[in-house]
Amino acid sequence: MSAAEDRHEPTCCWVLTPPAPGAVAVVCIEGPQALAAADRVFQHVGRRRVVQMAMDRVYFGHLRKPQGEEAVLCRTGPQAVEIHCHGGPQVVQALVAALKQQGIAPASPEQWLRKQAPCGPAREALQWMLQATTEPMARLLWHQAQLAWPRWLTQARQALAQSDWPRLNDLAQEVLAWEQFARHLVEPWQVVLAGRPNAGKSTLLNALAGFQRAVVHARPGTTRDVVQQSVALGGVPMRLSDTAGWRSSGDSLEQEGIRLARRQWQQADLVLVVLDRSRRWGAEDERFLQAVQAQNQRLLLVRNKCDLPAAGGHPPGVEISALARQGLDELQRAILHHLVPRWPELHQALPLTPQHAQLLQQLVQATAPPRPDARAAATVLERLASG
Ligand SMILES: Nc1nc2c(ncn2[C@@H]2O[C@H](COP(=O)(O)OP(=O)(O)O)[C@@H](O)[C@H]2O)c(=O)[nH]1
Ligand SMILES: [Mg+2]
Repeated sequence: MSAAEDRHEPTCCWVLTPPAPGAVAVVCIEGPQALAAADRVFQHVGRRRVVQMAMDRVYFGHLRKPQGEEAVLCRTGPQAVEIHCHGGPQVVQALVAALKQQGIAPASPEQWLRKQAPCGPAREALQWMLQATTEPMARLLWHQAQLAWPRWLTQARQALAQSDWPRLNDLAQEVLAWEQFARHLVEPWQVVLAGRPNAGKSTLLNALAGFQRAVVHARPGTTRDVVQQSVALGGVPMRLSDTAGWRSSGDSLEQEGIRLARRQWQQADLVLVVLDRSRRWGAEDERFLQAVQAQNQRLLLVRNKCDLPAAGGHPPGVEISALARQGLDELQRAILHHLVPRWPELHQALPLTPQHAQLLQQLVQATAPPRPDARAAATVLERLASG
């Protein structure tokens, strides 16, 4: 690399592990000076210089500062190394300070992102990936950046070059079909529990959360405020909201809780309607069900207390006992089926932002018969690619 290029691409270091005490910390150095810098902070036990090290092999040695500290080094690219050292903050700080002395500044996660993907949907995907809360979502976002979007842009540009408008139109529509799903790559799905007092909503919230998040009591009207808990069911992030039990009468405090509940039902991606099947279905139950249906049609009926004899009259639903933890696997499957009826292939590009969706809509219009607009299609595609 020439001196001129050196000036354009500075050598930086990144602490890849979180800023807290840990068993191991990882510091990476990237850029034209990376190998020389690594030689000045790390000494291999066999005195081998970094430039002589094989790629993707791990070499044991010591840090020069703090002196004698054991560490391993791996050359991860022609101009990139990773140093894995003890995870005490003092060790990391000393290593970063030693690099700083050589003019190698620690860079921010944003700078790392810019290096991996300077612009466009790939960059967006990596940015979201940093915030992903479950492994399947992180994997999906990683593949958006590495595979799905680069592939889609190549195919779209090919179609544009060949003036293949139906193909370009299809490509845009295929991505748009995932708009609903893509909205939840980082934002959890909202699942709200609704039911009459004592149906077992709070017990179910606790069973799904895996610990006692909400107060459970035999006295009706225990839950007043909305109690929320983030969970991951089958790798899908969700926010569960437990709400006050519904009844047509009740004092003003209870009615305030019910008003809050109604707002939650309305905004939910899915309402779990918890019914107590050990009590006979009656007119008040019917009124409750209608009240929920008036707010939201995305309902899943859950017949709770299946450990007790059934009293009859209830509409069909998933049979569970929140208390005895029976039927919870089937309930989880039913929830996932409602929220995510299909899961995208890793190579499927997804509209990661509302702006992507908007541009794809424009692309659909620009490529629609009878008169496709080549110039508009090219402009939209480039705006999509450059982000
Ligand atoms: N037998 C039985 N009792 C349950 C079940 N789920 C909840 N309960 C009981 O029903 C009562 C009310 O439960 P809770 O979760 O507070 O109901 P909520 O008012 O709908 O939140 C408590 O005494 C629970 O122990 C269940 O599956 N079986
Ligand atoms: Mg409750």
